[in-house]
Amino acid sequence: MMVTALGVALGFQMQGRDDLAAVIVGDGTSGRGEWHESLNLAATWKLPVLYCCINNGYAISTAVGDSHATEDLYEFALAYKMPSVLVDGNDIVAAYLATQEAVDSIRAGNGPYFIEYKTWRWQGIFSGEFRPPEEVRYWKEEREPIKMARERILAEGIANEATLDQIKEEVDAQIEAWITFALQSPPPEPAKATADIYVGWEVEVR
Ligand SMILES: Cc1ncc(C[n+]2csc(CCOP(=O)(O)OP(=O)(O)O)c2C)c(N)n1
Ligand SMILES: [Mg+2]
Repeated sequence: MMVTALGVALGFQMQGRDDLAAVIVGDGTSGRGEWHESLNLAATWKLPVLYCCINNGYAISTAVGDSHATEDLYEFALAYKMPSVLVDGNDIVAAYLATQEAVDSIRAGNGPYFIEYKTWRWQGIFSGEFRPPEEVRYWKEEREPIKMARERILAEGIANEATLDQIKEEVDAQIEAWITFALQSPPPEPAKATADIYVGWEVEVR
């Protein structure tokens, strides 16, 4: 994705469009070569790429600090000479505002922008994964994004409890409906596996 985004962004740039390619990656890719190659070329060619790095502290069981010389991955992007910021990924408003600023900067033709959203992964990728109990408690009880947003909305008088409860009920019902739809739908046909992947020409099978 880090490399594919370059091609998409180059296309936008060549066509003179103000679109941008947003690439969303975890922290687990940031030690890989193509991660750095992508940042380097995007910065050199001033490509319209928004790098959204969701740093949730772990790649499977490997803590960020055990596999990188820093836990703040936005520092890497600074070296490639692009604007790069660290935001609290669990603060919905902070994340929104930082993203808006980045999008505006890219659309203004200033080249790529990197945002590190610091957060924490609730579920392990496999069940035997170990994370310190106090760390689990802290993130689940004190840093839960929906809870934090709810408290802020109530404190600032934007909506009351009843309205928020009603919104939650509506969203829960919508999610249930989507799950039911997915489970009741037939599996896709193998012949359609390449549909919407290649544009405009047939792929020759060699
Ligand atoms: C190229 C490649 N190497 C290894 C894997 C195995 N793998 C699957 S998920 C994962 C960790 C991803 O961690 P991160 O990017 O932090 O994402 P998170 O699940 O924390 O959001 C790895 C190594 C893979 N899918 N692809
Ligand atoms: Mg991760």
